[in-house]
Amino acid sequence: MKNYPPVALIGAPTDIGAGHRGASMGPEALRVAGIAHALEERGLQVVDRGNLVGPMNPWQPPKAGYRHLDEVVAWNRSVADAIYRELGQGYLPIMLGGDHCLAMGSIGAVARWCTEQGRKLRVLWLDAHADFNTSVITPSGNIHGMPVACLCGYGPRELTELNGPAPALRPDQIRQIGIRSVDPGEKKLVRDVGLDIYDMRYIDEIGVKRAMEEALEGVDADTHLHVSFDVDFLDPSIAPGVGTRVRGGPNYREAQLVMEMIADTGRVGSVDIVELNPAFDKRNMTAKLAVDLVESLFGKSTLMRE
Ligand code: 6HN
Ligand code: MN
Ligand code: MN
Ligand code: MN
Repeated sequence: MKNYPPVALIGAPTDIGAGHRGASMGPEALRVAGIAHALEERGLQVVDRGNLVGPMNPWQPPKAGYRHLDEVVAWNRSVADAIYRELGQGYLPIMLGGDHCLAMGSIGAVARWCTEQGRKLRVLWLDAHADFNTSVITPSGNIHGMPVACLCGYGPRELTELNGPAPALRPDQIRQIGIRSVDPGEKKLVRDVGLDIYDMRYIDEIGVKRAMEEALEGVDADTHLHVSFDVDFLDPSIAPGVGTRVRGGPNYREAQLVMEMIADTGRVGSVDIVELNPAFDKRNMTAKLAVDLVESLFGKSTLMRE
């Protein structure tokens, strides 16, 4: 068992950046699935800070390429403040989303904290999507399709400068894993910025083990690992509770191996669990699977290997 700091669970109950309603119910579904208890069973100390508050979802069409920009900014301010505060107090924050637009606030805060502490940051983005759209190339205007671009400085100032001067992240700090749905304009942009993407084709060809070894290369004792876990990363046959299902994702064992290999580094310093949508789920099965995988992220595996 690695020596982890105490965990702080922070609920961010909103679907403000998504194209379907319901991710706002994610935090409670994860609690009902027993996330706190599961982490305690791993030997971690856990405090649940409850839920952040923010504007309600006005469910409006996009304006100038953005849907709900002001509300997205407000929610991300509140997430960023909460995550930054937890890191400063020595906690390992786990944000319970909420849709993936909230990763701008959480990762922005983590990046600011790492810079101040002189620590290296590596972001593992587990997702079916690259989330690298801008207001010009987005097919939907939904800001949950834009957080990685915003973190890299491509986006409106109120989002790119949420945690100080943009960009919050350099593309070389990010590894994307599980990607299988990228929009046409987005494809060109991720290529232009040189984003390191372990897409499903690559994983099919070389396997999870080698892909993860590559994605984790260079992670050392000085590295803070942030895991941004979009539940639609998983194959929808095992994880139907998401708004944007894309077939052909990792199966149960492959997903476990991804988490177990991340756990082996012992460097996980912050986590997002996002895009869980109980309105699409069956008997909370996706929430339970997410909890199972987060246990593996903190070292639960079939046999003791340490
Ligand atoms: N997510 N690329 C699509 C869009 O509308 O920009 C889907 C984005 C999904 C975002 O799942 O976090
Ligand atoms: Mn996402
Ligand atoms: Mn996604
Ligand atoms: Mn496991």
